Amino acid sequence: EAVEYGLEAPFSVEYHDAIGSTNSRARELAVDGAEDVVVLADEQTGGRGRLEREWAAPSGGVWLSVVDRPAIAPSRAPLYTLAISVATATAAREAGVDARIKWPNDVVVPVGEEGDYRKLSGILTEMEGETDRVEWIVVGPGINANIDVDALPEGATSIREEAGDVDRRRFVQRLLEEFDNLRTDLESVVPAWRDLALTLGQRVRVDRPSGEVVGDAVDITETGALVLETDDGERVTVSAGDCEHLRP
Ligand code: BT5
Repeated sequence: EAVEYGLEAPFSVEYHDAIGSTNSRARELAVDGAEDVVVLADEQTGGRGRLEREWAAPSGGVWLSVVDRPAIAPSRAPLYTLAISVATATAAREAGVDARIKWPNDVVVPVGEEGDYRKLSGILTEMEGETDRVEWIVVGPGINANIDVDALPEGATSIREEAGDVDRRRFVQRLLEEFDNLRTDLESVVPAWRDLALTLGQRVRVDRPSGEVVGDAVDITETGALVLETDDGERVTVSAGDCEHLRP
């Protein structure tokens, strides 16, 4: 099912009916010097999640990867990923979905009042650069758009399921407009993220490279790290890891 993705400047599109992974293709373009190129596909046959996990990407989705060459230090790169999740959640809300953000970057739809959710979108960020400068960055959000939930893994939801089908070209256009605004004003990213966060106020378990930590999610720092308060009153800042919402 081919999609007409004419997008407004500054972004140009490379569209595929089917491709292995839009992030893998975007990486090739990035290495060749591309900037503000958006790789889009209706279907991915080898969609990738974080940490070598698989990402289900059947026909009807919005599978996209943006190539950028921002003049920022690598330590600020997480703000790019947060910016894409804010932009995704905003576009999904405009499509009628009660989209919120689960730290760091999952766009989810709450179920009930206790922090349960279904996953609408995840983001894979890949980059290359020196210690003081990013050479290129690829941010790849995958959004379950016009897809039946039966075609998705357990715990997933779609725009079709929550609000009915979207016009994917318009959805992507809105997402990229928001992303463009946020990336040119990186200071605005964390406040916008906070407004959409489902994780703040939750009891969470975060699985970090250095081990597990459990506590109440009380804040996010200006670089996007999560601040937890543990049961012995200690404050722990976590910059990366998998986060699970626990029952209170
Ligand atoms: C992510 O990984 O959430 C990042 C997913 C990024 C996908 C996009 S699509 C465009 C671009 N090109 C790519 O090849 N990738 C990016 P992670 O946090 O590791 O979550 C992966 C886990 O989510 C899996 O282990 C499943 O449990 C679950 N999952 C897989 N497919 C899903 C889907 N379509 N919707 C919701 N959950 C899914």
